[in-house]
Amino acid sequence: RAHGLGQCGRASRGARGPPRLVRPGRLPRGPPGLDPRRGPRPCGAGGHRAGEPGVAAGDRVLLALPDGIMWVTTFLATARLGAVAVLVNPALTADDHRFMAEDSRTALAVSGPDLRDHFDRVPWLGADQLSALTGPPTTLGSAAPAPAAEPVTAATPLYVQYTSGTTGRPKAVVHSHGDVAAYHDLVGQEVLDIGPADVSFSVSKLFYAYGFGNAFAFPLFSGSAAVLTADRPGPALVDDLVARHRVTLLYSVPSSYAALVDERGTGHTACFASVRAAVSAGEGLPPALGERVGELLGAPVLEQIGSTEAGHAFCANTVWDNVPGTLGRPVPRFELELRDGEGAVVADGADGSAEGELWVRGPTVVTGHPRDGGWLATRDRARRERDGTYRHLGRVDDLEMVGGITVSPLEVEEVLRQHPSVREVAVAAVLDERGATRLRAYVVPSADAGGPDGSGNPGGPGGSAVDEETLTADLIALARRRLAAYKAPRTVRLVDSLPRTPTGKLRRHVVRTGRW
Ligand code: 3SK
Repeated sequence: RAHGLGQCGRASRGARGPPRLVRPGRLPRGPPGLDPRRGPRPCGAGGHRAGEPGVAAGDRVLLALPDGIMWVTTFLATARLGAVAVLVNPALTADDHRFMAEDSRTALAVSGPDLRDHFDRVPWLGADQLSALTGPPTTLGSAAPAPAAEPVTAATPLYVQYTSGTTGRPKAVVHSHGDVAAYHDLVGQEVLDIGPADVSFSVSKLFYAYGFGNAFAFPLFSGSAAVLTADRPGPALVDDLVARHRVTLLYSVPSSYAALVDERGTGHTACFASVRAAVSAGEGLPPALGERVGELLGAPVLEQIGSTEAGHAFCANTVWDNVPGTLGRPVPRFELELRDGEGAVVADGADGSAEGELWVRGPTVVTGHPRDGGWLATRDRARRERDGTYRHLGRVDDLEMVGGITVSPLEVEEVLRQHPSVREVAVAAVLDERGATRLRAYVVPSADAGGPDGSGNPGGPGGSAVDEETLTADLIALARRRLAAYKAPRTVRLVDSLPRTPTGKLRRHVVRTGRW
């Protein structure tokens, strides 16, 4: 089930030379032909004229495929045609897919046969505009000769991603051909020193900004390998793929790293011997977790922050300069500012540090309006230390109000996470039976907190594995010892999982509802 892009790359390198790079205006000849069920289309977003067959430059081609060589081939074919790939999560609902197909004016939707019915109610997508890919990738190689590559520039739109966001309807962000080369040059090379001998594995999938850079842009432009899997990478699969393919660069998110150390302990196990650096993004990495991950992998853990609008990371620790507990320094050619609620730049304090909302400007940043002057408000709060490194302080809208007082749930979570029975925790203000706001902690118990079935899963087959009453009392006592009384949660609920975006960010608005 795991397709190594690099395996294909290595196999073809002997026969046809090194994999070619998709550079603006220099698209490689002939990604294997893809039959897009050519036929007339009533309308498209790009240069396609009604009644003419095929995909034309500027058309939107929606990809709802699992990670694998089909995804890569379809993306490259779309790029070669000068069309724009709309990258979507195949696991979304029919409603989500329909929204994205309509919003992007999709001219052709490419998915597995299981998703056909998700698109057949989009008014202008007939059978000819739905390409249900089946069969192994090798069947693609024998198709018709590839048409000449459409000339493009660095500014030609290449792909669209939807911000998963932590609230509201997703928003389309369009990136260009030049951006993909920039991810490799500025992050792949300047941050990770990626080269042809590397093997990348990203827990984040290709349709997300983080996964797209990690497992597509960096390997493609550096001529190195990527391990791709259609499956959900839980700890056992991560172990297995890393060991089997001798992964050198592991990219993941804090909740996945927490599951990995929880199940594997912290001793450096042999299956991670090939890893030379581990990258963490998506949300803040608690320092204690970062340390445990570093011990388990025997490699530096490089925290970074990026966004769909920025395309990839804009502030990062590098293989040469890693300051654990921080987001590192701005990626080359990106500028960062800390601003207050009115948008004014915050000056350094007496100790040389400054705190505020993080704004970013840089070569791949997509902003909403020209009046922003290329600056993007990230909605993340950060502190710049005297030495120029940045620390993540949570999201701008992370704060909870309890009895009229503002509380940072992150501060409370950091304390509760120190309890050995806590794998993950989220704190939110909820209304009690008298209508007063009180803090509640939602806790995913760790594996060693498990009871009869050892799963740590309170609803698991072994029944109630953790004594909720004891853990509640312990956690409240711990919070009272370490924090002001009003910051201690009043109640604790054990849960199987926390609501997260697929890139691992906590959905705080869902936590606040208490239902997921
Ligand atoms: O979510 C992030 O912090 C991130 C990091 C690197 C690249 C892309 C993203 C979205």
